[in-house]
Amino acid sequence: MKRLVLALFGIGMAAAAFGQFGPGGFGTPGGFGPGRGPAAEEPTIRMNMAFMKMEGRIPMRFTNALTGAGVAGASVDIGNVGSFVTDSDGIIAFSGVRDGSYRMTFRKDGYIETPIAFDVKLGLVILDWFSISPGPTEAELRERREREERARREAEAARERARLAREEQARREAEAAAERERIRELTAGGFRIVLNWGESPSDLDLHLESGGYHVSYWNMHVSTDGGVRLDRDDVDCFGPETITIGRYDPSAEYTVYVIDYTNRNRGSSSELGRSGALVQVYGSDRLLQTFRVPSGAGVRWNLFRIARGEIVPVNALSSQTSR
Ligand SMILES: [Ca+2]
Repeated sequence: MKRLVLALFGIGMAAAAFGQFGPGGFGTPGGFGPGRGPAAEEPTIRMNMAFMKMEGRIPMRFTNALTGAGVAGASVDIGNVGSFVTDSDGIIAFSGVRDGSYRMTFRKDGYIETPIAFDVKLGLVILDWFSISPGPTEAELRERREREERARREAEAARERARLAREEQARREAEAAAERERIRELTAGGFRIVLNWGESPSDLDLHLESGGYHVSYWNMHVSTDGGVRLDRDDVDCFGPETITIGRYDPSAEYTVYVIDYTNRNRGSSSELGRSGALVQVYGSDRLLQTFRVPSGAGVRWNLFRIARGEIVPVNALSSQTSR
């Protein structure tokens, strides 16, 4: 190639070219460097490189792989040779290099850092024109790293939130299990509610309502789920009238009350309040609670609720037979 170039240009042509491209052009000794002036046209550049070869130097050109334009101001480090900066045409040139294999690295912000191997043979480099692919700039890389870092932190935070949520969930489940166990122990034997009263009125009725059912003499004697039954309906004074919750449902709420059936149509009757009525609530092995009817007017005696295994007392008279 060198010989071809020499043949093409010759000394006379070189002189003409020197005149054509003017001061500061390729002919300036050591004039290839940044700030050399506006980029030249490609044929001119090839000619300039040819002249550099004639001078015994080895030029290399680096262009943008997308546009073909020379990449100015790039750093090119050649192992065992030195570091160079491309001129406005994207060219570096060096001399005094022995034949052999070399490696260089091209670096410029906005381009992909590119390692390139080349051979010098008989003082020449056959391929001396390299296209470099544009890449992200430092700012873009920094932004990308920051974005990745943000995403990493967010993912970590999400994992931490999920971990805490799982712990919280496990804690709640453990609490709920402990609560179920407590209720199960509390209610293992169910409940028995026993009503006794004096000579009058003749008929008091014990009622239990829960969810969709209502156990009493005038409704059903056994709940739909079979867990509650009216054992005995007493209609002729004294009692006992008994409801048993044989199988307690911890998720259900039970409401228990007494209706003065005898005086059911006289809400202001105070006979229930004077009846001496007594309600005892038993667990499987012990008496849990006792209710004595308060004095006053009323045909309904609201006794208590059972919620979460616990008896919640109400113990109040009401003049309405329904709530
Ligand atoms: Ca009764």
